[in-house]
Amino acid sequence: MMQAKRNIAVTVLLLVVSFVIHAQKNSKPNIVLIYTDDLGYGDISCNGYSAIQTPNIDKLAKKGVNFTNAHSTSATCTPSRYSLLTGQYAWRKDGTGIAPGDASLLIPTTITSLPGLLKKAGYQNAVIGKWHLGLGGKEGPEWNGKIAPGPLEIGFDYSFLIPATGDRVPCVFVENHHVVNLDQKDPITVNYKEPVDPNAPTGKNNPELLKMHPSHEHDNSIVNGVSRIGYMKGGKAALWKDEDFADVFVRKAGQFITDNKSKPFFLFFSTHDIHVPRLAHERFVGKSGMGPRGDVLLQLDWTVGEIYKILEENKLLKNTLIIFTSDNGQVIDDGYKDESVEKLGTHKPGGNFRGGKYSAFEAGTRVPFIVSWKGKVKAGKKSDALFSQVDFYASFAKLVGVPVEQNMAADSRDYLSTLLNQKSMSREYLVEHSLTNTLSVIKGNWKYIEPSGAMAFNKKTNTELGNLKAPQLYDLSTDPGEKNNLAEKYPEKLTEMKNLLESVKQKK
Ligand code: NG6
Ligand code: CA
Repeated sequence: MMQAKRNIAVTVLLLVVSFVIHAQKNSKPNIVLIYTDDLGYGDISCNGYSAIQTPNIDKLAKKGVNFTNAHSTSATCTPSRYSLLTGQYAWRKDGTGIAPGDASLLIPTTITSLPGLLKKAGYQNAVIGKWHLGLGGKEGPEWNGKIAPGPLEIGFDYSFLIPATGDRVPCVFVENHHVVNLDQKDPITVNYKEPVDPNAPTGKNNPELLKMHPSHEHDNSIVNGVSRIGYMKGGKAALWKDEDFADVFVRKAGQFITDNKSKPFFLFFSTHDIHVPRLAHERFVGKSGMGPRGDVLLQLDWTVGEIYKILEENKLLKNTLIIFTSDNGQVIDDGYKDESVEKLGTHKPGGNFRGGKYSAFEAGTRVPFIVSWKGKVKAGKKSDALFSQVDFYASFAKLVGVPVEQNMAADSRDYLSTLLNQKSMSREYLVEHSLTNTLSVIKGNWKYIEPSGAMAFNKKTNTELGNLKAPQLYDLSTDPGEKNNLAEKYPEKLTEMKNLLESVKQKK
């Protein structure tokens, strides 16, 4: 009798424990952040400006909420990613501009970065795809040895990386601490100043070897028929094939998701698409009618569909917050002659917004932004709330139930209810940062761009950088294309916005 009672008690206890574990798991949703590269606001068909159909991305929007006024913190890659992972505007820290391929790790290991924060809530964290935040200590990455510190030292449990960008050497994947497939008898040498092998062909001297030609720069070492930024030699067995990027990353993501489906996980899935060099897998080549830029856009859309399918097959949709966005706005010619200018046609990659990647104008940072979470985020909605990627940090902290430590993520605010479209509350103000370190601030319908003596137009990329020696003030509600500078007409508003930006700069 006693034994029977004890058995019942044990069974009840086990049921309670498993219920608690289950409830905990449910209260800690997975987070999948699909972070695309150089994707413009108008590049996805659900935003209404695209001549290319992106059905999988549109499906995500149909099942979730599509934001029309969400921003990366910067108009280039490295600072946007830095802000996203630290909750601090990158422009507060020197050396966080576009990183060379041999840069040291830019995120201090002494701070609690976003994956470190999630770790405290019991998350398994992975970064798969483009990194571009430096690797290694002061001397930079030891390509032939243990590459550390890196993502694993700031809280990721798994990493599979393009170390910098597709157009920068070394053209090898780094998995956790090591170059994938490196033959120790064929060590890698990297140099960003001068050729490492004077006899090796380069894009500059041997254009006959190229399958895609540079339009400007990008004429150093040749890998896979494409010349890159920087020089490398060695590592033959480890060299990547650009055409396989999307397939490789989807495969790695699938593995990570299935391995971790019973724990809460954060997947920072950072695509190479649609950055240069644009080399789609052969099944997408020629399919867009818009040349390589359109083809890799189709490949990106396929990627999103695959990630969604993997989550669905693992029955994780109800417990996974999916976010789709970009690190900066669109660019057309970014260094290769890939017909992107000639074949653009009626496609409007920046929508109605002015500028693009690198620029202080809106298209620099106003990016595609979709949030989907089955059963949690109401389907088929739009939100015009102002949202900044710097707020992922504090918003995710709220989501997973851990506090933001003092002195961490100073620029990040909790806008979880905005992110989940439970409230349409906008960020009070938001700062944008351009290639030339020009800062702008948006508050309500007003945008102020600080005066700057920097170059106003980049002839190579054909980009308006948005700089003027005079201050600029725009009313985005009536002038989203930033054509009508109202600085002289509204001096009081101008002063108010200038003071606001100054006060944000003063904060630490
Ligand atoms: C620029 C490169 C550009 C691209 C960019 C980084 C030149 C002339 N241009 O310096 O091709 O690689 O850096 O892009 O070298 S980002 O999206 O990673 O910020
Ligand atoms: Ca980018």
